[in-house]
Amino acid sequence: MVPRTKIVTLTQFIIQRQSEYPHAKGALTRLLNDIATAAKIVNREINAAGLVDILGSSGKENVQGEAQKKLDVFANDMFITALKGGGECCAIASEENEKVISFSNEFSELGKYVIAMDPLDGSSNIESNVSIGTIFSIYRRITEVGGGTIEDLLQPGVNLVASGYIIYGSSTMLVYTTGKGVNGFTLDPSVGIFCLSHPDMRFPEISNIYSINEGNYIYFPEAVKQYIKYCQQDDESSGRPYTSRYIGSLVADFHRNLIKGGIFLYPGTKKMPDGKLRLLYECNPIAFLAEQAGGKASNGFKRIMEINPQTLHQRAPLFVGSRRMVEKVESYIQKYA
Ligand code: P6P
Repeated sequence: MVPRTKIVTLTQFIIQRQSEYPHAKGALTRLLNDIATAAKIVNREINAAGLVDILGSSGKENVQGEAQKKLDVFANDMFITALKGGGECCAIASEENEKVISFSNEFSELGKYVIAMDPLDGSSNIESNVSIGTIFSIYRRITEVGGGTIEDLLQPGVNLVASGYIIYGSSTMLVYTTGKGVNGFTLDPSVGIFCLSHPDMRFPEISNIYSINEGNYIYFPEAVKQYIKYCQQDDESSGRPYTSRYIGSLVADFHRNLIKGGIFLYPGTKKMPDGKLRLLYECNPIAFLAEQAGGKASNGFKRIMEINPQTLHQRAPLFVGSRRMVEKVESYIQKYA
């Protein structure tokens, strides 16, 4: 933890690091600040959600056919507005929108970057006051003129320039990477500033938390069932039985594992062979952070970040967290393949 006497704000930190990205000429700095600004507004609404009419369903479904919450719509609108107005981003892919949102106004079409985001992940937990999050990922555009297109968004994770999340929990944190480590910033609500609180975040070497929705056990592949049994065996020398923790918010489950060590698993099942989580705006940004924090992210057979996306909302099985734990579950999956 950083003592309060040595506060480094997110803006100061990004600018200090900008020297490492001379090509960015400040655009990435401004883009990250646009995201932080939208996050503060979303945070305010989430914190007041119980007091104003913003809880509950919007009455619509999102492109995934999932009931859309009012806060989902609010968060989506807020991030799109902030990014459209910022002029650094020429297109967005969002969980809440079936197609790419292309910014073809003269201000934004010169933007060098595109963003894939889940504006409010875990929103089914809103009513129960459980931590939820925003997940974002930033690519350089591929097309050269006009508003961004799906070609700019369907890029593998290895092309990511930056990724991160905001976790709206007991405190609100913004955690991000630009490929030179992972750093965490805690929002000081009294002044509305994100302050560096968790420099150079890395998975602990020792880890003994596994995170999976065991309610789906009967649908899991045999390899995953066997891995769960491995986690539950009594073997003190390897810290087993492991502790089971599952929040049901990807950002919250991942963040806990990043702090305490652990593995998060959302495997493919008989019902959903590619799992539930979306490659572009959930798996890839989380995978980039995991790798930058010394961990690993796999679909059981290959690096998540090396999967070439074919469609905007495609799903991928996700095994992410402490390197050795991910390698262990991969060994089970490959043995049973
Ligand atoms: P299940 C939230 O809806 C989400 O997309 C992720 O945040 C979370 O990890 C997962 O779904 C939870 O899914 O099937 O366990 O409720």
